Amino acid sequence: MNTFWSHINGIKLTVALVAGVCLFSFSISAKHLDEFTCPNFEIVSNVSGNIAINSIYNSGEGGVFVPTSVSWYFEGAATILGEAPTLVLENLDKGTYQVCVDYDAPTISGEGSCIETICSTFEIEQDFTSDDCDFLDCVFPGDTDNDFQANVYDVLPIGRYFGEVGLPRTGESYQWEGLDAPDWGITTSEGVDLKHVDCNGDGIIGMEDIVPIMMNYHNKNNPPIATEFPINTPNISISFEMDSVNIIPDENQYIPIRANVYCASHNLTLDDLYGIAFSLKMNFDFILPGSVQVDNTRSSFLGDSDEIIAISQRSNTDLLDVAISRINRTPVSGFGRVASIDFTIIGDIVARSIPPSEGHIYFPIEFDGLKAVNLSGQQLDLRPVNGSIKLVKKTSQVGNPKFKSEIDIFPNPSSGNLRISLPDGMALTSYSIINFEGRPVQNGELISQHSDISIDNLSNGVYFIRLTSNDNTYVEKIQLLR
Ligand SMILES: [Ca+2]
Ligand SMILES: [Ca+2]
Repeated sequence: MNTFWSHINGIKLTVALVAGVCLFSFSISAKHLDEFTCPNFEIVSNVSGNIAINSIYNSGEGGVFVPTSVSWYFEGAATILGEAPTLVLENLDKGTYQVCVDYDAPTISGEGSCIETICSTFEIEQDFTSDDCDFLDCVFPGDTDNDFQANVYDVLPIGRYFGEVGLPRTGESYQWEGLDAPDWGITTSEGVDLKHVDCNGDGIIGMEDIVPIMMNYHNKNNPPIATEFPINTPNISISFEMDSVNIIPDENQYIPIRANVYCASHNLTLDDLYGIAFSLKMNFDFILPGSVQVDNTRSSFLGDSDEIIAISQRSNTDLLDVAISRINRTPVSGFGRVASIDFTIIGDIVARSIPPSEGHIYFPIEFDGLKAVNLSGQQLDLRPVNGSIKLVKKTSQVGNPKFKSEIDIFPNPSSGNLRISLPDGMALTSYSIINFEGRPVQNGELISQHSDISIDNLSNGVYFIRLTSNDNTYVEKIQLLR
């Protein structure tokens, strides 16, 4: 069995490394309903070795319930699942194995139980021991540091080992699954074989190895930022190019903002910086979707564009992740700008969030995770200094309040339908619905002053609707909630 996964007769076999040994777990997926022969029952969520979610939908009686017991058998030896059950199998020989899963679930009307057993076989095609196990060291494409997540911190090893060559892996999958790959015999300073850093498996560590990271990007657990630092720790700071901007309500304003990330200073320099990765926390509700750009090529402290690899990725509702690493084995020392963050603020959305009693609001950008390394991968101390810009509400006589305030979009939150009412005399308009990553997910025309549009094919969440008429644009945040 050279692949990590095996689907056989509805039982999905997973092999993973847990605490240094191979762990087998099993799950039954809902797409194999024909395997489950109890009348009128349908499995709606996975039942797996780590069983916490065993709900079964009774399609005949209309309800969801939880099996009273689930047990599973491996080669005839019964193992009853406990609260956090796992079955650890070591030193498996080649051969064919059988796995069975039993259910005992009450019907929702209380008329007896549905008792069912599903069996499956799988094959191990090679000797498989805990000492010499290909599965122990499977490559998950994009996870260069082998922590089972692909994220911004996985860019740093690519920069540090850029240009190294080794054995390619067979197949061209970038799927997020454990792939068998031959060891290169060279490890990072953290002890990870370089085959993990070769994300795309072509046998060379290069620019393309970023692609699987982006494809398999995970919301991550950021390393905590220290609060105590040694004396003379240089800063990494956010600084906005303006201290404040004026927001004029109903003016349909789109305001470009630039914040710079600076590393160290003339008085307190940083030595031997090679790569840096960080997360910035900010309020994306105020930001025009798709407008965020990270510029790390413009006379950056870390080097010109041909000397670095870099990614930026929005990883959560309020986080922007950035990684920049050099690639030529030569670190930099001194101080300077690491990156610029450019984005556009939607004036009207800001204006509505400013309390009348205050007249202004602060828009902060804060560090949420940070890792700076030298060429050997050792972490360098940097003291994060957050920044903010003041958004001040100004009144104005100018503007086009008709276009603004008389557009009505309701209900909001919506359960799948929206009515958009335009003021009398307003030209017909096209609309676009944009997800929080800035991608348009639905477009159309508004054919009357009161148009009903269905957004029922979208999943629950926050979106922006953008109405365009002549040269005017109107953006409103909407929520889909069923
Ligand atoms: Ca990782
Ligand atoms: Ca590669």
